[in-house]
Amino acid sequence: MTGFDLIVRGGRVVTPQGVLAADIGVRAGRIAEVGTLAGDAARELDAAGRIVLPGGVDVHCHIEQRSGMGRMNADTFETATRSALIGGTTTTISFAAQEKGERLSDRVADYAARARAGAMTDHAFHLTVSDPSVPGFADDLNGLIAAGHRSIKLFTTYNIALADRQILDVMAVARAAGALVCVHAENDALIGWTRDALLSRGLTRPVHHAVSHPRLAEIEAVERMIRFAEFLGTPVMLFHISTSEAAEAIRAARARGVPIRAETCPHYLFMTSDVLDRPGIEGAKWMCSPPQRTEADQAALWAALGDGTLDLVSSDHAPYRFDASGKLSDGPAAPFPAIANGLPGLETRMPLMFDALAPTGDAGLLDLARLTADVPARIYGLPTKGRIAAGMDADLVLWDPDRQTTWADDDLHDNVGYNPWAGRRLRGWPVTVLRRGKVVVEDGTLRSGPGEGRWLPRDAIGIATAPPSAEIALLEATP
Ligand code: DUC
Ligand code: ZN
Ligand code: ZN
Repeated sequence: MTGFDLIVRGGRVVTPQGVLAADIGVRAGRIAEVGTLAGDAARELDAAGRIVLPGGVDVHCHIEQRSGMGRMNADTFETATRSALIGGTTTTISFAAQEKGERLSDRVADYAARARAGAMTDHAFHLTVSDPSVPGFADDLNGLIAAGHRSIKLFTTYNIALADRQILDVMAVARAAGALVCVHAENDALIGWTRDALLSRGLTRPVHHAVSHPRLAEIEAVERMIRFAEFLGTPVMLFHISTSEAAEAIRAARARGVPIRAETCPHYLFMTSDVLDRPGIEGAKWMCSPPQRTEADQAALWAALGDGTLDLVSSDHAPYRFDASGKLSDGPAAPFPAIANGLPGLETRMPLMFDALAPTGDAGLLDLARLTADVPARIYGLPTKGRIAAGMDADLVLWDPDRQTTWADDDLHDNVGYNPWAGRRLRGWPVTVLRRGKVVVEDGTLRSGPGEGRWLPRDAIGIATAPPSAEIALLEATP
Protein backbone atom coordinates (compact mmCIF):
# COMPACT_ATOMS: atom_id res chain seq x y z
CA MET A 1 0.00 0.00 0.00
CA THR A 2 1.51 3.34 -0.98
CA GLY A 3 -1.13 6.05 -0.55
CA PHE A 4 -0.57 8.11 2.56
CA ASP A 5 -2.78 10.77 4.10
CA LEU A 6 0.35 12.85 4.64
CA ILE A 7 4.05 12.74 3.90
CA VAL A 8 6.44 14.88 5.93
CA ARG A 9 9.18 15.18 3.36
CA GLY A 10 12.89 15.66 3.57
CA GLY A 11 13.57 16.40 7.24
CA ARG A 12 16.33 15.24 9.56
CA VAL A 13 14.28 12.77 11.53
CA VAL A 14 15.23 11.84 15.09
CA THR A 15 14.38 8.15 15.52
CA PRO A 16 15.44 5.59 18.14
CA GLN A 17 17.81 4.19 15.47
CA GLY A 18 19.54 7.50 14.89
CA VAL A 19 19.10 10.81 13.10
CA LEU A 20 18.08 10.01 9.51
CA ALA A 21 17.47 12.00 6.34
CA ALA A 22 14.00 10.59 5.76
CA ASP A 23 10.37 11.10 4.88
CA ILE A 24 7.55 10.13 7.22
CA GLY A 25 4.37 8.61 5.79
CA VAL A 26 1.23 9.02 7.90
CA ARG A 27 -1.97 7.06 7.59
CA ALA A 28 -5.04 7.33 9.86
CA GLY A 29 -3.12 9.42 12.40
CA ARG A 30 -0.29 6.93 12.78
CA ILE A 31 3.20 6.75 11.34
CA ALA A 32 3.02 4.16 8.56
CA GLU A 33 6.58 4.34 7.27
CA VAL A 34 9.86 6.16 7.81
CA GLY A 35 12.32 6.17 4.90
CA THR A 36 12.58 7.42 1.34
CA LEU A 37 8.96 7.44 0.24
CA ALA A 38 8.01 7.48 -3.43
CA GLY A 39 4.27 7.14 -2.84
CA ASP A 40 1.72 9.87 -3.18
CA ALA A 41 -0.17 11.53 -0.37
CA ALA A 42 -3.25 13.68 0.07
CA ARG A 43 -0.98 16.29 1.65
CA GLU A 44 2.75 16.91 1.82
CA LEU A 45 4.65 18.97 4.37
CA ASP A 46 8.04 20.25 3.34
CA ALA A 47 10.51 19.53 6.15
CA ALA A 48 13.67 20.53 4.26
CA GLY A 49 16.03 22.24 6.69
CA ARG A 50 13.91 21.13 9.63
CA ILE A 51 14.70 18.70 12.42
CA VAL A 52 11.76 16.40 13.07
CA LEU A 53 11.35 15.29 16.69
CA PRO A 54 8.65 13.30 18.42
CA GLY A 55 6.01 15.48 20.06
CA GLY A 56 7.01 16.26 23.62
CA VAL A 57 5.57 14.11 26.39
CA ASP A 58 5.29 16.19 29.57
CA VAL A 59 4.54 13.81 32.42
CA HIS A 60 4.39 16.32 35.29
CA CYS A 61 2.16 19.34 34.89
CA HIS A 62 -0.54 20.86 37.07
CA ILE A 63 -3.59 21.84 35.06
CA GLU A 64 -6.86 23.33 36.29
CA GLN A 65 -5.98 22.06 39.75
CA ARG A 66 -6.28 23.33 43.30
CA SER A 67 -2.88 23.20 45.03
CA GLY A 68 -2.18 21.74 48.46
CA MET A 69 -2.30 25.35 49.73
CA GLY A 70 -5.83 25.66 48.31
CA ARG A 71 -4.89 27.95 45.39
CA MET A 72 -6.51 27.38 42.00
CA ASN A 73 -4.22 27.22 38.96
CA ALA A 74 -4.38 30.09 36.50
CA ASP A 75 -4.72 27.68 33.58
CA THR A 76 -7.68 25.72 32.33
CA PHE A 77 -7.17 22.57 30.27
CA GLU A 78 -7.71 24.75 27.22
CA THR A 79 -5.13 27.42 28.05
CA ALA A 80 -2.50 25.03 29.41
CA THR A 81 -2.66 22.61 26.52
CA ARG A 82 -2.71 25.28 23.82
CA SER A 83 0.55 26.57 25.29
CA ALA A 84 1.87 23.01 25.39
CA LEU A 85 1.15 22.51 21.68
CA ILE A 86 2.75 25.81 20.72
CA GLY A 87 5.86 24.76 22.64
CA GLY A 88 6.08 21.38 20.91
CA THR A 89 4.43 19.16 23.55
CA THR A 90 1.58 16.95 22.34
CA THR A 91 1.01 14.64 25.33
CA THR A 92 0.50 15.65 28.97
CA ILE A 93 0.03 13.86 32.26
CA SER A 94 -1.52 16.16 34.83
CA PHE A 95 -3.14 15.45 38.17
CA ALA A 96 -6.55 14.35 39.38
CA ALA A 97 -6.13 15.59 42.92
CA GLN A 98 -8.22 14.10 45.72
CA GLU A 99 -9.25 16.56 48.38
CA LYS A 100 -9.57 15.38 51.97
CA GLY A 101 -12.69 13.36 52.70
CA GLU A 102 -13.71 12.75 49.12
CA ARG A 103 -13.68 9.63 46.99
CA LEU A 104 -10.80 9.58 44.57
CA SER A 105 -13.02 8.20 41.79
CA ASP A 106 -15.40 11.18 42.08
CA ARG A 107 -12.48 13.55 41.66
CA VAL A 108 -11.07 11.60 38.72
CA ALA A 109 -14.46 11.74 36.96
CA ASP A 110 -14.50 15.52 37.48
CA TYR A 111 -10.99 16.04 36.03
CA ALA A 112 -11.69 13.66 33.15
CA ALA A 113 -14.83 15.58 32.17
CA ARG A 114 -13.02 18.93 32.24
CA ALA A 115 -10.09 17.56 30.23
CA ARG A 116 -12.42 15.94 27.71
CA ALA A 117 -14.04 19.33 27.11
CA GLY A 118 -10.89 21.44 27.09
CA ALA A 119 -7.66 19.56 26.41
CA MET A 120 -5.90 19.86 23.07
CA THR A 121 -3.14 17.44 24.02
CA ASP A 122 -3.59 13.69 24.35
CA HIS A 123 -3.53 13.17 28.06
CA ALA A 124 -3.60 11.00 31.15
CA PHE A 125 -3.81 11.63 34.90
CA HIS A 126 -1.79 10.87 37.99
CA LEU A 127 -4.05 10.03 40.93
CA THR A 128 -3.04 12.40 43.73
CA VAL A 129 -3.83 10.73 47.04
CA SER A 130 -4.26 13.04 50.01
CA ASP A 131 -6.69 11.03 52.15
CA PRO A 132 -6.44 7.24 52.17
CA SER A 133 -8.68 7.11 55.26
CA VAL A 134 -11.83 7.57 53.18
CA PRO A 135 -14.02 4.44 53.46
CA GLY A 136 -13.46 2.03 50.55
CA PHE A 137 -10.27 3.80 49.51
CA ALA A 138 -8.24 0.71 48.53
CA ASP A 139 -11.07 -0.71 46.39
CA ASP A 140 -11.54 2.67 44.77
CA LEU A 141 -7.82 2.95 44.01
CA ASN A 142 -7.65 -0.58 42.64
CA GLY A 143 -10.65 0.09 40.40
CA LEU A 144 -9.07 3.28 39.01
CA ILE A 145 -5.77 1.52 38.31
CA ALA A 146 -7.60 -1.31 36.52
CA ALA A 147 -9.48 1.32 34.48
CA GLY A 148 -6.18 2.67 33.13
CA HIS A 149 -4.96 5.27 35.63
CA ARG A 150 -1.60 3.71 36.35
CA SER A 151 0.28 6.40 38.26
CA ILE A 152 -0.25 7.70 41.78
CA LYS A 153 1.13 10.89 43.31
CA LEU A 154 2.00 11.25 46.99
CA PHE A 155 3.51 14.05 49.06
CA THR A 156 5.79 13.81 52.06
CA THR A 157 5.21 17.50 52.82
CA TYR A 158 2.57 20.25 52.52
CA ASN A 159 -0.78 19.89 54.24
CA ILE A 160 -1.59 16.94 51.99
CA ALA A 161 1.41 14.90 53.15
CA LEU A 162 0.81 11.24 53.93
CA ALA A 163 2.32 9.61 56.99
CA ASP A 164 5.03 7.03 56.30
CA ARG A 165 2.67 4.22 57.23
CA GLN A 166 0.10 5.48 54.71
CA ILE A 167 2.79 5.75 52.03
CA LEU A 168 3.69 2.11 52.59
CA ASP A 169 0.02 1.11 52.33
CA VAL A 170 -0.35 2.90 48.98
CA MET A 171 2.94 1.47 47.70
CA ALA A 172 1.75 -2.05 48.57
CA VAL A 173 -1.50 -1.55 46.63
CA ALA A 174 0.45 -0.10 43.69
CA ARG A 175 2.86 -3.02 43.60
CA ALA A 176 0.08 -5.57 43.53
CA ALA A 177 -2.01 -3.68 40.97
CA GLY A 178 0.79 -2.59 38.62
CA ALA A 179 0.94 1.17 39.18
CA LEU A 180 3.80 3.63 39.54
CA VAL A 181 4.05 5.69 42.75
CA CYS A 182 5.34 9.22 42.11
CA VAL A 183 6.56 11.18 45.13
CA HIS A 184 7.19 14.82 45.97
CA ALA A 185 9.96 13.98 48.42
CA GLU A 186 10.95 16.65 50.93
CA ASN A 187 11.10 16.25 54.72
CA ASP A 188 8.17 18.19 56.18
CA ALA A 189 9.68 18.68 59.65
CA LEU A 190 12.93 20.12 58.33
CA ILE A 191 10.98 22.56 56.15
CA GLY A 192 8.55 23.57 58.90
CA TRP A 193 11.26 24.00 61.51
CA THR A 194 13.43 26.12 59.22
CA ARG A 195 10.47 28.18 58.00
CA ASP A 196 9.41 29.04 61.55
CA ALA A 197 12.98 29.94 62.51
CA LEU A 198 13.18 32.30 59.53
CA LEU A 199 9.82 33.91 60.26
CA SER A 200 10.69 34.46 63.92
CA ARG A 201 13.71 36.46 62.75
CA GLY A 202 11.62 38.53 60.35
CA LEU A 203 13.12 36.82 57.28
CA THR A 204 9.99 36.66 55.13
CA ARG A 205 10.98 37.55 51.56
CA PRO A 206 10.88 35.22 48.53
CA VAL A 207 14.63 34.75 48.75
CA HIS A 208 14.12 33.13 52.17
CA HIS A 209 11.86 30.50 50.58
CA ALA A 210 14.98 28.75 49.25
CA VAL A 211 16.49 28.65 52.74
CA SER A 212 13.24 27.24 54.11
CA HIS A 213 13.54 24.18 51.86
CA PRO A 214 16.95 22.90 52.98
CA ARG A 215 18.84 20.58 50.66
CA LEU A 216 18.76 17.99 53.46
CA ALA A 217 14.96 18.04 53.35
CA GLU A 218 15.13 16.67 49.80
CA ILE A 219 18.03 14.35 50.52
CA GLU A 220 16.40 12.78 53.59
CA ALA A 221 13.01 12.19 51.94
CA VAL A 222 14.58 10.86 48.73
CA GLU A 223 16.68 8.40 50.75
CA ARG A 224 13.59 7.35 52.75
CA MET A 225 11.48 6.77 49.63
CA ILE A 226 14.31 4.76 48.10
CA ARG A 227 14.33 2.54 51.21
CA PHE A 228 10.55 2.15 51.04
CA ALA A 229 10.79 1.12 47.37
CA GLU A 230 13.56 -1.30 48.28
CA PHE A 231 11.59 -2.75 51.21
CA LEU A 232 8.50 -3.50 49.12
CA GLY A 233 10.02 -3.85 45.64
CA THR A 234 7.58 -1.19 44.41
CA PRO A 235 8.49 1.01 41.43
CA VAL A 236 8.77 4.63 42.54
CA MET A 237 9.30 7.82 40.51
CA LEU A 238 10.96 10.67 42.39
CA PHE A 239 9.71 13.99 41.12
CA HIS A 240 11.72 17.17 40.47
CA ILE A 241 15.17 16.25 41.80
CA SER A 242 17.12 19.42 42.56
CA THR A 243 20.27 18.47 44.52
CA SER A 244 23.49 16.65 43.67
CA GLU A 245 23.20 14.54 46.83
CA ALA A 246 19.73 13.28 45.93
CA ALA A 247 21.00 12.39 42.44
CA GLU A 248 23.86 10.50 44.03
CA ALA A 249 21.49 8.56 46.33
CA ILE A 250 19.40 7.59 43.29
CA ARG A 251 22.53 6.50 41.41
CA ALA A 252 23.53 4.22 44.29
CA ALA A 253 20.01 2.82 44.66
CA ARG A 254 19.76 1.98 40.98
CA ALA A 255 23.12 0.26 41.12
CA ARG A 256 21.78 -2.13 43.76
CA GLY A 257 18.60 -2.84 41.78
CA VAL A 258 16.02 -0.67 43.55
CA PRO A 259 13.14 0.07 41.11
CA ILE A 260 13.62 3.83 41.38
CA ARG A 261 13.18 6.32 38.56
CA ALA A 262 13.62 10.08 38.77
CA GLU A 263 13.12 13.31 36.88
CA THR A 264 14.31 16.89 36.99
CA CYS A 265 12.95 20.08 35.43
CA PRO A 266 14.32 23.00 33.37
CA HIS A 267 14.24 25.40 36.32
CA TYR A 268 16.77 23.20 38.14
CA LEU A 269 18.94 22.78 35.02
CA PHE A 270 19.04 26.43 33.95
CA MET A 271 18.27 28.56 37.05
CA THR A 272 19.90 29.01 40.45
CA SER A 273 18.31 30.34 43.65
CA ASP A 274 19.60 33.79 42.64
CA VAL A 275 16.36 34.17 40.66
CA LEU A 276 14.52 34.67 43.96
CA ASP A 277 16.71 37.54 45.08
CA ARG A 278 14.92 40.56 43.62
CA PRO A 279 13.53 43.77 45.10
CA GLY A 280 10.31 43.52 47.10
CA ILE A 281 8.13 40.55 46.29
CA GLU A 282 9.16 40.23 42.62
CA GLY A 283 11.07 37.02 43.39
CA ALA A 284 7.71 35.32 44.08
CA LYS A 285 7.39 34.73 40.33
CA TRP A 286 10.21 32.16 40.55
CA MET A 287 9.17 30.48 43.81
CA CYS A 288 8.78 26.73 43.52
CA SER A 289 9.39 23.68 45.67
CA PRO A 290 11.96 22.36 45.84
CA PRO A 291 13.65 25.69 45.10
CA GLN A 292 16.30 26.30 42.48
CA ARG A 293 19.78 25.47 43.84
CA THR A 294 23.37 26.14 42.70
CA GLU A 295 25.51 25.88 39.57
CA ALA A 296 27.20 22.81 41.07
CA ASP A 297 23.78 21.16 41.37
CA GLN A 298 23.02 22.04 37.75
CA ALA A 299 26.22 20.29 36.65
CA ALA A 300 25.38 17.23 38.77
CA LEU A 301 21.86 17.05 37.33
CA TRP A 302 23.17 17.22 33.76
CA ALA A 303 25.66 14.46 34.56
CA ALA A 304 22.84 12.39 36.06
CA LEU A 305 20.73 12.87 32.92
CA GLY A 306 23.74 11.81 30.88
CA ASP A 307 24.44 8.57 32.73
CA GLY A 308 20.79 7.52 33.15
CA THR A 309 20.55 8.21 36.88
CA LEU A 310 17.80 10.71 36.04
CA ASP A 311 15.39 9.44 33.40
CA LEU A 312 13.61 12.45 32.05
CA VAL A 313 12.87 16.17 32.10
CA SER A 314 9.33 17.32 32.90
CA SER A 315 8.07 20.89 33.28
CA ASP A 316 6.25 20.77 36.66
CA HIS A 317 4.06 23.44 35.05
CA ALA A 318 2.31 25.05 38.05
CA PRO A 319 0.69 28.27 36.86
CA TYR A 320 -0.20 31.19 39.12
CA ARG A 321 -0.63 34.77 38.02
CA PHE A 322 1.45 37.49 39.69
CA ASP A 323 -1.68 39.14 41.09
CA ALA A 324 -4.37 38.66 43.74
CA SER A 325 -5.76 35.60 41.94
CA GLY A 326 -2.47 33.75 42.34
CA LYS A 327 0.93 34.52 43.80
CA LEU A 328 -0.29 37.67 45.60
CA SER A 329 -3.56 36.34 47.03
CA ASP A 330 -2.31 37.28 50.51
CA GLY A 331 -1.36 40.75 49.35
CA PRO A 332 1.71 42.39 47.81
CA ALA A 333 3.71 42.07 51.04
CA ALA A 334 2.86 38.45 51.84
CA PRO A 335 5.51 36.42 53.69
CA PHE A 336 6.97 33.61 51.59
CA PRO A 337 4.90 30.76 53.16
CA ALA A 338 1.70 32.45 51.92
CA ILE A 339 2.85 32.59 48.29
CA ALA A 340 1.75 29.86 45.86
CA ASN A 341 4.63 27.71 44.60
CA GLY A 342 5.24 27.05 40.96
CA LEU A 343 6.27 28.32 37.54
CA PRO A 344 4.68 27.94 34.13
CA GLY A 345 6.70 25.55 31.97
CA LEU A 346 4.58 23.62 29.47
CA GLU A 347 5.46 25.94 26.59
CA THR A 348 9.10 26.54 27.48
CA ARG A 349 10.39 23.04 28.35
CA MET A 350 11.01 21.83 24.80
CA PRO A 351 12.60 25.03 23.40
CA LEU A 352 14.93 25.25 26.43
CA MET A 353 16.01 21.64 26.04
CA PHE A 354 16.39 22.00 22.26
CA ASP A 355 18.57 25.08 22.72
CA ALA A 356 20.77 23.20 25.21
CA LEU A 357 21.10 19.87 23.41
CA ALA A 358 20.74 20.40 19.66
CA PRO A 359 24.08 22.24 19.28
CA THR A 360 25.92 19.09 20.37
CA GLY A 361 24.87 17.32 17.16
CA ASP A 362 23.14 14.01 16.57
CA ALA A 363 23.97 12.71 20.04
CA GLY A 364 22.32 15.77 21.55
CA LEU A 365 19.21 15.33 19.39
CA LEU A 366 18.94 11.69 20.46
CA ASP A 367 19.26 12.74 24.11
CA LEU A 368 16.61 15.39 23.54
CA ALA A 369 14.10 12.87 22.14
CA ARG A 370 14.98 10.36 24.87
CA LEU A 371 14.59 12.75 27.82
CA THR A 372 11.54 14.70 26.69
CA ALA A 373 9.45 12.10 24.84
CA ASP A 374 10.63 8.51 24.52
CA VAL A 375 11.58 7.60 28.09
CA PRO A 376 8.62 9.46 29.64
CA ALA A 377 6.26 7.54 27.34
CA ARG A 378 7.91 4.19 28.08
CA ILE A 379 7.97 4.66 31.87
CA TYR A 380 4.37 5.84 32.15
CA GLY A 381 2.90 3.20 29.86
CA LEU A 382 2.09 5.19 26.71
CA PRO A 383 3.05 2.69 24.00
CA THR A 384 1.98 4.80 20.99
CA LYS A 385 3.73 7.99 22.12
CA GLY A 386 7.22 9.46 22.25
CA ARG A 387 8.95 7.90 19.22
CA ILE A 388 9.13 8.37 15.49
CA ALA A 389 8.64 4.81 14.24
CA ALA A 390 6.08 2.85 12.23
CA GLY A 391 2.96 2.16 14.27
CA MET A 392 3.34 5.14 16.61
CA ASP A 393 0.93 8.07 16.73
CA ALA A 394 2.03 10.74 14.26
CA ASP A 395 2.88 13.31 16.95
CA LEU A 396 5.63 15.21 15.18
CA VAL A 397 7.35 18.54 15.66
CA LEU A 398 9.25 20.30 12.87
CA TRP A 399 11.97 22.44 14.41
CA ASP A 400 13.76 25.29 12.68
CA PRO A 401 17.23 24.78 14.16
CA ASP A 402 18.44 28.26 13.26
CA ARG A 403 15.56 30.48 14.31
CA GLN A 404 16.64 32.74 17.15
CA THR A 405 14.23 34.06 19.74
CA THR A 406 14.48 36.21 22.82
CA TRP A 407 11.58 35.52 25.13
CA ALA A 408 9.54 38.50 26.36
CA ASP A 409 7.34 38.72 29.44
CA ASP A 410 4.04 38.49 27.52
CA ASP A 411 4.69 35.96 24.78
CA LEU A 412 3.49 32.67 26.27
CA HIS A 413 0.06 31.26 25.43
CA ASP A 414 -0.93 30.05 28.89
CA ASN A 415 -2.97 32.21 31.27
CA VAL A 416 -0.14 33.14 33.65
CA GLY A 417 0.65 36.63 32.40
CA TYR A 418 4.42 36.49 32.82
CA ASN A 419 7.28 34.44 31.44
CA PRO A 420 9.87 33.34 34.02
CA TRP A 421 12.36 33.00 31.15
CA ALA A 422 11.86 36.55 29.82
CA GLY A 423 15.12 37.90 28.37
CA ARG A 424 16.54 34.45 27.59
CA ARG A 425 17.95 34.00 24.08
CA LEU A 426 17.30 30.69 22.36
CA ARG A 427 18.25 29.02 19.10
CA GLY A 428 15.75 26.59 17.61
CA TRP A 429 11.98 26.85 17.38
CA PRO A 430 9.03 24.42 16.97
CA VAL A 431 7.42 25.88 13.87
CA THR A 432 4.99 23.10 12.94
CA VAL A 433 3.35 20.63 15.32
CA LEU A 434 1.28 17.58 14.42
CA ARG A 435 -0.93 15.63 16.80
CA ARG A 436 -1.97 12.23 15.40
CA GLY A 437 -1.21 13.49 11.88
CA LYS A 438 -3.20 16.73 12.15
CA VAL A 439 -1.35 20.03 11.91
CA VAL A 440 -2.19 21.70 15.23
CA VAL A 441 0.42 24.47 15.09
CA GLU A 442 1.34 26.05 11.77
CA ASP A 443 4.23 28.48 11.86
CA GLY A 444 3.44 29.32 15.47
CA THR A 445 -0.32 29.66 14.95
CA LEU A 446 -2.67 27.33 16.81
CA ARG A 447 -4.87 25.17 14.57
CA SER A 448 -6.52 23.08 17.26
CA GLY A 449 -9.56 23.54 19.44
CA PRO A 450 -10.74 22.58 22.94
CA GLY A 451 -11.53 18.92 23.43
CA GLU A 452 -9.51 17.59 20.49
CA GLY A 453 -7.08 15.81 22.81
CA ARG A 454 -7.80 12.22 23.78
CA TRP A 455 -7.56 10.46 27.11
CA LEU A 456 -4.89 7.75 27.08
CA PRO A 457 -5.84 4.73 29.18
CA ARG A 458 -2.77 2.80 30.26
CA ASP A 459 -2.56 -1.00 30.46
CA ALA A 460 0.74 -1.22 32.30
CA ILE A 461 3.70 0.86 33.41
CA GLY A 462 7.17 0.36 31.98
CA ILE A 463 9.00 -0.57 35.18
CA ALA A 464 9.05 -4.04 36.65
CA THR A 465 8.65 -4.63 40.35
CA ALA A 466 11.81 -5.80 42.12
CA PRO A 467 12.21 -8.64 44.59
CA PRO A 468 11.18 -7.23 47.97
CA SER A 469 13.16 -7.35 51.20
CA ALA A 470 13.58 -10.66 53.02
CA GLU A 471 10.87 -9.71 55.51
CA ILE A 472 8.32 -9.01 52.80
CA ALA A 473 9.29 -12.19 50.97
CA LEU A 474 8.66 -14.10 54.20
CA LEU A 475 5.29 -12.42 54.63
CA GLU A 476 4.32 -13.19 51.04
CA ALA A 477 5.28 -16.83 51.50
CA THR A 478 3.06 -17.07 54.59
CA PRO A 479 -0.58 -17.90 53.76
N1 DUC B 1 6.10 22.48 43.68
C1 DUC B 1 5.34 21.40 43.64
O1 DUC B 1 5.60 20.44 44.32
N2 DUC B 1 4.26 21.39 42.87
C2 DUC B 1 3.86 22.46 42.10
C3 DUC B 1 4.78 23.55 42.03
C4 DUC B 1 5.89 23.54 42.95
O2 DUC B 1 6.64 24.46 43.04
ZN1 ZN C 1 6.11 18.52 43.77
ZN1 ZN D 1 4.40 19.31 40.70
